[in-house]
Amino acid sequence: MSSSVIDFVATEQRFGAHNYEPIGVVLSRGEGVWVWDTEGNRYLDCLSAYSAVSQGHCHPKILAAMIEQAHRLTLTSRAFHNDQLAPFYEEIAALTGSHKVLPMNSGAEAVESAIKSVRKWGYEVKGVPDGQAEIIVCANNFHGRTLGIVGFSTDPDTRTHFGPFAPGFRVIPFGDAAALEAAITPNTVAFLVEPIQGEAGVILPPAGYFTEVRELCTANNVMLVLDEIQTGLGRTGKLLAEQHEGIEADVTLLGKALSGGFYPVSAVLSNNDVLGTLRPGQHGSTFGGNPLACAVARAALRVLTEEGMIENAARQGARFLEGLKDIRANTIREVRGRGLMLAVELHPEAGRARRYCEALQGMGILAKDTHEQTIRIAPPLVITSDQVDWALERLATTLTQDFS
Ligand code: IF1
Repeated sequence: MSSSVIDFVATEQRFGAHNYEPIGVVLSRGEGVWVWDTEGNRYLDCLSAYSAVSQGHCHPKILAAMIEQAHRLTLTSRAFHNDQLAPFYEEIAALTGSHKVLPMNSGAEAVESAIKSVRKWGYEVKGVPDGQAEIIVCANNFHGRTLGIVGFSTDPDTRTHFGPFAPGFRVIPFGDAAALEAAITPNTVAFLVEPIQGEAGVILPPAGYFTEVRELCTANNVMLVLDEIQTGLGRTGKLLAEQHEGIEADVTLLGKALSGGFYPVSAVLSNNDVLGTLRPGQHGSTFGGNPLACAVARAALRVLTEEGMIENAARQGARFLEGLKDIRANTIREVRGRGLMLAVELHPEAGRARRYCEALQGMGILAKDTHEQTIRIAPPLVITSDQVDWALERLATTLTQDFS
């Protein structure tokens, strides 16, 4: 690495908590699908900040909205109304078909807020005895890093030595409707699940799974909470991943691309009385629903829909998936995904996926490994066919090498 890159990295290592192991690149500029490092090298971003930059880096219209609002009013607290929250509510409710919105900041805050809300609904509407609410989650879930959330993680790295944890969660296998049915008790208030498990390595559900899940939740008066923080907002080729399954969640969680990567914005959406249980003083957040967040989110949603990004994700995702499946390489165990939420799983004997990501960096592609053997491929939804083909050429070259 050149001296300036080492300086940045050395300084990060000297002062920063070592809770990440970044690929050895120091980025300084982004535009659309491209990012540049401090040396001027250009890379195609195949991570999109874990699907937060779906609209492409530094989208000019979201930037303009942020600058215009920042000149006027950034934060008022919810002690007062502001002129951006109501339009944000109207626009996101119309787009997603939701009745109620709870604006928060990070994805984990949206998840925690949903857990609080469905528990409250369980006690005050469903009639579950106080303190006995149960929420069912899936093995290999990823819903964030707060203490409440890692308490029901099954990943040792995420939860070891962070205890003690809150009770009230049951873990079942992802994709197994019979396991869900068996886990439901009279005290079950919700089933919290990702439509596609992202961190687990882009694990798709079996065909018909969510249809059964929807029926089971309806029949047992259990709220279906879909965490679409990563799968939502066009990533899988539809506005919401649930649309591939032909179902509707009771509660939908959004984050990441809700701001196009400009600002932490998340939201809990519900089309029934779950959010209606929250009364003044029972939940809140200093920054939740602030004017700057709402202005940025309104612009992020507008460009997502008006610039055909969702349809493009479906079109380019199909092209990308087909191209990955055409790669003949002994290193590849499986290629999978939906829309532009893709993954290449390597055979264990091929060596660690991180090594291939480092080789891809040398080819001008930034990608991230997950769980040792899987390379995630999730470029911004504005990617063109030519850029997909450009990426496929370099992926084929890299994946046909052996870094075991
Ligand atoms: C990290 C993973 C992805 C998420 C889903 C909630 C959240 C996330 C489905 C919480 C966040 C991020 C967190 C970031 C890396 C990244 C990630 F690898 F951790 F799991 F995307 F797959 N639900 N995912 O994916 O949202 O609070 O972060 O805004 O923690 O390293 P957040």
